[in-house]
Amino acid sequence: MRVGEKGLLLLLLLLIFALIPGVSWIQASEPIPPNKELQQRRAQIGLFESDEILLVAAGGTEGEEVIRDYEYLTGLRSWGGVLILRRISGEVVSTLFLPTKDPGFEMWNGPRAFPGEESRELTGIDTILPFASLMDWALKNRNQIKTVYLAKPRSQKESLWANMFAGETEFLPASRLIHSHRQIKSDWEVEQLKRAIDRTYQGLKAGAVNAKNSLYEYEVEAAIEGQFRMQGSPAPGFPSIVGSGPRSCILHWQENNGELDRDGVLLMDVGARSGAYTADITRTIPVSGKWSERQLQIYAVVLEAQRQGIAAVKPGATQRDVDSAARRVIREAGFGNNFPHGTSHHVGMNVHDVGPGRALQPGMVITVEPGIYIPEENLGIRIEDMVLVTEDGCEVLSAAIPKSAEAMEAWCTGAEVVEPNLKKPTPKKSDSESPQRLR
Ligand SMILES: [Mn+2]
Repeated sequence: MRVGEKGLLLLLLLLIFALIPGVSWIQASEPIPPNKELQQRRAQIGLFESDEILLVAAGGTEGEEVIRDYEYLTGLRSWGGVLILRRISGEVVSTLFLPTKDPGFEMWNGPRAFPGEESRELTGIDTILPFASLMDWALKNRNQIKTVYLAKPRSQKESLWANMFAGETEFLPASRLIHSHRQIKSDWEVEQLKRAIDRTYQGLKAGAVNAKNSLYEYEVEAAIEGQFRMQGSPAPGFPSIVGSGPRSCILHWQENNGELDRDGVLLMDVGARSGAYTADITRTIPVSGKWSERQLQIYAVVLEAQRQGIAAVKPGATQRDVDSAARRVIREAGFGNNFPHGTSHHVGMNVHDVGPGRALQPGMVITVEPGIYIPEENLGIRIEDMVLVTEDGCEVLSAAIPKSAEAMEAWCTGAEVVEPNLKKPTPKKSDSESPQRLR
């Protein structure tokens, strides 16, 4: 191709990009939910009376993240907005208040959403008003509002919002209306989780390969998170846990500054993101690339416990059922006292995702992550996958990430392993508790 043609092509490409409706000023290349999906999320909010509203404040100071409930309902991740939902003649009506365009703000912090066509397109909300008119809105409507379901950043005082409304207005937590919906993942959300899992796979593999030539845990952490970013995850979904030797027994080890135990194990509990969604996967490898007999023995028990736990995931079962199935294997192998945490938690926009404790339903995504920790032996092994509850059972979303003992050895040498699909065992019934949650 001649230089002139190249120039023309470049110009054409630039023109095409210029014509694509710009969303880049808010979330760069990160996926954001289609506005139809955002509309659905808002429409299903259980407001039933015209005298009750849902008010979600984004948060608005430097260093503070926009609250997830705001992002869930608007798709926006920029500061300073307030979303109000209200049912009017049977329909949930959305009103969004956004700060107006402010070059001074943008000079320091970058662009953010402001009232206008772009924000309407992005959020699917027709009524977007300048933030300054929020007080007028409140004065006009306050006499008809008896209940405000409020979601706000922790740093904001409730009285800040109470002053906007009449004295007898009742304030209730918005989580009651939002979190049960966040627990059930849409197809689009599952797609994001799968992308996040795929990136996590690449990160874990890079971590295992790099363990051989690394001295410290943070070197492995860098390999993992470097791979996350190379794959398109701008940051991990939560602080990575990379622990070798005695630190493999510290459930939420995050300092990652210990020396790799050459004869010991390395536990990697990490998650890349896709958009607002995070993965959460754990693999444990032998640092030397070869399991000792004892390590292999423990690994086999944890793996079997995880298989049994996964087999218990189905609609109607509880997280306790899943925990019991996994715990029984560990207890029967004689390690009942070495499994001090729960087996499962929901995962989504938060690594420990929100929602009321209730029986599993299709669309929920939980982790299954049993572990055995023997501090006297500097030996901790955990295996964690993410499981989607389906109509008739479950789907392991992270099934492509190898986890057999042999595969972990092969990972350490850089060899790729494709494992055959393991058959699901029949779940057993038992009871037990699940004390603390794992990240
Ligand atoms: Mn977890």
